[in-house]
Amino acid sequence: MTHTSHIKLRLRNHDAVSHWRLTEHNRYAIVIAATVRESEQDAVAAHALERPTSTTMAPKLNLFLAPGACSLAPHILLREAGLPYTTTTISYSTGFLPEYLKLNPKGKVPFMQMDDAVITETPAIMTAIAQLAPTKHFLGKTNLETVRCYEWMNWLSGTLHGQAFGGLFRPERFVTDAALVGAVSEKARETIAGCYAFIEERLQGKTWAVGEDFSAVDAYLFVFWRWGNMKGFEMREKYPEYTALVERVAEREKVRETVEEEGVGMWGT
Ligand SMILES: N[C@@H](CCC(=O)N[C@@H](CS)C(=O)NCC(=O)O)C(=O)O
Repeated sequence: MTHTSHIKLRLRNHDAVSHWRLTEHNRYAIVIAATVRESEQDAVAAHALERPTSTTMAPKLNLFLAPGACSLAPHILLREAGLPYTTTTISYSTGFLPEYLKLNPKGKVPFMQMDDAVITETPAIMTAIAQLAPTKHFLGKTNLETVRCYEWMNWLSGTLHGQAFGGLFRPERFVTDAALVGAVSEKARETIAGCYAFIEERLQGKTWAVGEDFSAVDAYLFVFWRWGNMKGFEMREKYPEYTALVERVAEREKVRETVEEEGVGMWGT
């Protein structure tokens, strides 16, 4: 379509169509007016949708992590995003220093400083990173895929991490009677195995957890597979689909670099 006929078509779609019988000169003026109006509208719409990206206004990011902890998932995402960032390692031996508690009174990793904002909770941190790298689609490509990512992340954070692994790593927090601590750990192992069976079933026939590409959920699943392997859950033998997904994650260059940077083994052993 020539430029003129394209403009004529656009003009016909405008309210100026009734003026189409005017002289050539007037018609030209109307075409210009209609075209300018459209581009103004486009500019307003684009401005409303604008978000800072990795190339424009990248904020200063610092991730507080513990090697191999759940903070590994947002750490992987940061590296995958190609965003400039720094990390602060909180060692298990020195614990949560008062200066860190001031920033994150929850006393847990991960948390991330994004300019002046402090963001806690793994799914929220991964959302912040995904928003800064929109072309990477870390939360899926469609609205439904984004919903699925949150469905996964909420469950992984609340049920598998908080409830199941919480009971295994910190059973004393679940009961006041010290004599029951062993029973809590035992029950936690059962709950974790149930969660792994659920993940295994959900991953049947899938390359990635959500949609057709790597997402924040795959990085998060990677963390819990490592923990299971570390705690003797026979991950390779019992959960082949989950293991295949984790192997795909482990093959990614940025994942290898992140694991190396944290100084932990790829497989949690
Ligand atoms: N709900 C938090 C949980 C964070 C969490 O429990 N992190 C662990 C490391 S994986 C931690 O800092 N534990 C220290 C503690 O519980 O005292 C999230 O999803 O980020």
